[in-house]
Amino acid sequence: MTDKNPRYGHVAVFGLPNAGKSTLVNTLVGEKVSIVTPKVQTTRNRITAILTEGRAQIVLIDTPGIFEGRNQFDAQMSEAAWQSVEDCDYALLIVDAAGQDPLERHEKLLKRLPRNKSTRIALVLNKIDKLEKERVLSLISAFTALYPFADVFPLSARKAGDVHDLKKTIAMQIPEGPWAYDEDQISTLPQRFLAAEITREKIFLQTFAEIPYAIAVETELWEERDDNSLFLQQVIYVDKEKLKSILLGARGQKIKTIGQSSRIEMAKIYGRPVHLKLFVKVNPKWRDDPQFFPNRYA
Ligand SMILES: Nc1nc2c(ncn2[C@@H]2O[C@H](COP(=O)(O)OP(=O)(O)OP(=O)(O)O)[C@@H](O)[C@H]2O)c(=O)[nH]1
Ligand SMILES: [Mg+2]
Repeated sequence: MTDKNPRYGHVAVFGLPNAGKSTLVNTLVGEKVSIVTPKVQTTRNRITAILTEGRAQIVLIDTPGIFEGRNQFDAQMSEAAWQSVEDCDYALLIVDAAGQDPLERHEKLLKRLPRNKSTRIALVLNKIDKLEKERVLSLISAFTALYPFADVFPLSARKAGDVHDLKKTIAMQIPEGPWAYDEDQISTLPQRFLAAEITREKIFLQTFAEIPYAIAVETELWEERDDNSLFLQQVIYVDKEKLKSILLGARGQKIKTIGQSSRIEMAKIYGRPVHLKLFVKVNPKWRDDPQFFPNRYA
């Protein structure tokens, strides 16, 4: 093996909800591919992001947080994450090191990690900006005593300067092989899906209680206009009638604010003016619609 040959492989990013998986993927790629919020279960699908580092092209798979949910949809989210761990060349377990009782909270997950020699999993202790150095060191010894991690990276996923070593290591861990994507491509996901995710992020950030978990977003129309602007029409599905009026807000004010912030971010990402029309529809069964299945992509 020489460093002159191209490398290509898949790296799964997995862990408990809210650990900072999507933040890490975005920082590694240097662009916002996956949405991030302070709420748990933000990511619902496997999200692919492409990182081209030197001669290596790495397909990063951001995954939904692993948790014991109450319904089949929740179970599918966790299974999509485990599937990615099985299918990848190298996996990163992201742990919120600043969260409560990190070791106890990971007991079950650590037991389920594959223990064959061919699966290499690295431990990423995240959010160390909130911790004392001694605490970080004691967590490293506690976690590595329970599982033979291939590597350990204590870092803050929010800081680009912290992920340098991780990037270099990943690039060496994937096999030699030809690249599958252009150097400047950052995701394999359809634009319509990514645009729906932006609106879903704004709903997560601007609503409370059950609403973020009661909705799904679909981009119904994506139109490139002659004046270089984009015209997008999106539908927000809510699973209960009574939530529709909460989401709309008094005189439609809530949905207007959500639409505004989504449109502003889209215009920034796409580098052109965006017209965004949002509709709210009640569909108690949106979770049965294959377009929203957690394992739809990647
Ligand atoms: N202080 C601090 N906060 C972080 C760091 N990384 C992520 N966060 C915050 O942690 C929260 C969750 O981040 P996400 O990236 O959405 O976490 P996730 O693991 O993808 O969450 P799910 O998709 O819900 O499973 C957000 O508020 C982030 O800003 C970090 O290094 N330090
Ligand atoms: Mg996420």
